[in-house]
Amino acid sequence: LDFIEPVALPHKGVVPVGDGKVNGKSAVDVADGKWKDFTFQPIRESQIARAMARRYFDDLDKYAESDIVIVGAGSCGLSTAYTLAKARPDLKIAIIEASVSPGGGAWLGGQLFSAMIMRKPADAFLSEIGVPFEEEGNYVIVKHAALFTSTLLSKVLAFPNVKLFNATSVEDLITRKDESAPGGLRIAGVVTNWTLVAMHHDDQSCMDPSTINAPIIVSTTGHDGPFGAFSVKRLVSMGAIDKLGGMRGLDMNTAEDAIVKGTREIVPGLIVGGMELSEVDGANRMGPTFGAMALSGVKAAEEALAVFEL
Ligand code: AHZ
Repeated sequence: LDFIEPVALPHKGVVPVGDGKVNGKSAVDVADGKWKDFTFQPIRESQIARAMARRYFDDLDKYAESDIVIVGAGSCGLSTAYTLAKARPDLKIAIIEASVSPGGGAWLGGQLFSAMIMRKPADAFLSEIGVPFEEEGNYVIVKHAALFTSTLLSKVLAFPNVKLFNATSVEDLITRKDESAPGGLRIAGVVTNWTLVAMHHDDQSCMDPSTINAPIIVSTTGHDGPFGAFSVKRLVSMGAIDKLGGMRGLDMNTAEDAIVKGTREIVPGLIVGGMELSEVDGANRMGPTFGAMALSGVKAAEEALAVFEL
């Protein structure tokens, strides 16, 4: 994590939380002990509608041209976003997550158990984001996977240069002919749609998607499943890579090293990390140990930053 330079973030207009006060009053002072007379400030319903809609449409406008798009907000995608946003507050980073709830498979430690295990040296990432852990020899334990995911998510969302579009699916990749690129093709953005719309393409007539242009896409959509491995499967069907290796059986020792070391730009413009990569490389799965997802995220961020530094 040495390459991450600490940066002062301009949290303009964001009220710091944690002092237990609202407008200088503590929660107890808000009602001054007179709950009988308590009332909220008045509102007209359209104010709420406009406050939400204006911001969302401003974001759609702003992030239609992004610097980096991260596809999938699981443990790998969120680790990528954190590392990138901290290192480069000047870059516009859009995260597209198909589910309403970001976090992917990292809300539980495995088989619906609570604790999350990370093998060393991934404890460095936990220290970086301030998640407490217990040490047990070669690995560390976070008391609940949700503590890792909620902490990471809260930090990612607090960066002013990150926008999470959840309930939104990447339906396709934008491509460009590029004679200088190996294979003559470059990925130049993503095609998006509301997830509920994307799920109904078979029974509703043409519901066209929208788009985001970006020079770098980081795809972390997890291993194959109803949603997973989306970008790499599309690379095969568009002929950009010949075939997928297919995720292999579980071997914690080989799997985690392979995923971290293999995180790279698969075709120009598309970096693949996390378990999506196991489908490209024919790597083993690691099951309930999450260090590789965090460090693959760090490596994916480093690969993306290298492109911007060219
Ligand atoms: O909803 C998906 C999840 O949150 C999201 N996603 C998938 N396809 C998408 C698409 N557009 C937008 N087309 C999409 N979002 O991607 C996220 C993937 O998160 P994940 O937790 O499944 O993947 P990860 O690689 O970050 O972590 C995988 C952790 C492991 S290892 C493992 C094993 O070895 O068995 N199993 C898991 C879950």
